[in-house]
Amino acid sequence: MFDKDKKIIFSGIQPSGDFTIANYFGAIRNWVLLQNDYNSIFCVVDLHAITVPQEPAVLRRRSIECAAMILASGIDPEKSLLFFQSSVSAHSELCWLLNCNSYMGEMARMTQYKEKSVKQGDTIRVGLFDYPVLMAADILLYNTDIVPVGDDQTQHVELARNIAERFNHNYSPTFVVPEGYYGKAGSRIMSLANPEKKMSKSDENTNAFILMKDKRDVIMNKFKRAVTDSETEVYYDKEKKKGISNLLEIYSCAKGITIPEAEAECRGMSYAEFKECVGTAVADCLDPIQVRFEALMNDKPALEKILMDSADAARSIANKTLRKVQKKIGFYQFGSK
Ligand code: AQP
Repeated sequence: MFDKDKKIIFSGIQPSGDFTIANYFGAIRNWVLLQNDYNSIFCVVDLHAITVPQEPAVLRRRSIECAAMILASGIDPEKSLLFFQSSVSAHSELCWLLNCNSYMGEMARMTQYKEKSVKQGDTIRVGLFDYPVLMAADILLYNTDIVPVGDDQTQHVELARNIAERFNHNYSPTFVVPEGYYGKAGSRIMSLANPEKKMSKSDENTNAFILMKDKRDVIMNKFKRAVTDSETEVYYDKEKKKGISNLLEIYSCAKGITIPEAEAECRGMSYAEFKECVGTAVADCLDPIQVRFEALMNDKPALEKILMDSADAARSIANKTLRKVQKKIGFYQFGSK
């Protein structure tokens, strides 16, 4: 299935909530474009999702829905692998080996850990602290050249590079040192309720995000409530007009146009007209994805087959890397002289 002359991309997404348009514009949509030019490996990272508490039945439902949503967005199982992270045990195993080659100091600098741990109070899981090492394992298992992610993951990709370089230096060249890839638009979509904060699927305020499976009336209502400012003019200024600039960015992503083009289309509108326009553009963009999503969810055996076949293929690549790493570290090799 893979072409040896093409570079490899890997990216993961957590089933920690239903996907938002930020996950779509910032990540999944780029994957769909990239799969034509790269050997592509995508993963529903359920091991990452349990770094914060999850209800087992909800996690199960979301995991399969997330996989269906990725396929509905245009990931083609003939071109790309798509599987659950927990189906390939090499992710957890390499994580441990990399843990023993990572430093507490570098981990403590991770801003996502600092932000997420605040919400956890006295019950911060060790896994939340270790999240970036597991992410490094995900990436490095597949000899990944490029990791397409949103802006929020820059620091984690940088850590994966450092871990790879250190391992290569301490033992001998083993890992490909990956590069981050950030889409031209949509790499940081902000919350509709607080444009100072990024849009997150696990936000407690459901008005803060648009879900990919939200129906048109819900979408229109959420945009109606979106926080803007006390001015009346629609224009792009990320410092002064965070709410309006975020809506312009969302509009440009949904329509597939640039921000200056979006600005030109919407200048002169009242805020109410502008919000309606953004809502319509987003609902139009999600409509066909929602139709495909329903069809995929109505044929579970076919959906599961895609995920199982992909996991088999991923396992064979990942296990090769894992064996190589075990050997370099000095684990006993049976039958060796
Ligand atoms: N606000 C965002 N704008 C653009 N891209 C985003 N991504 C996330 N938020 C934005 C990108 O979506 C991909 C999947 O992210 P993830 O599931 O691994 O976790 P995350 O980055 O922590 O995403 P969320 O939605 O904020 O999840 P929760 O609420 O569970 O923490 C990544 O490529 C990410 O960059």
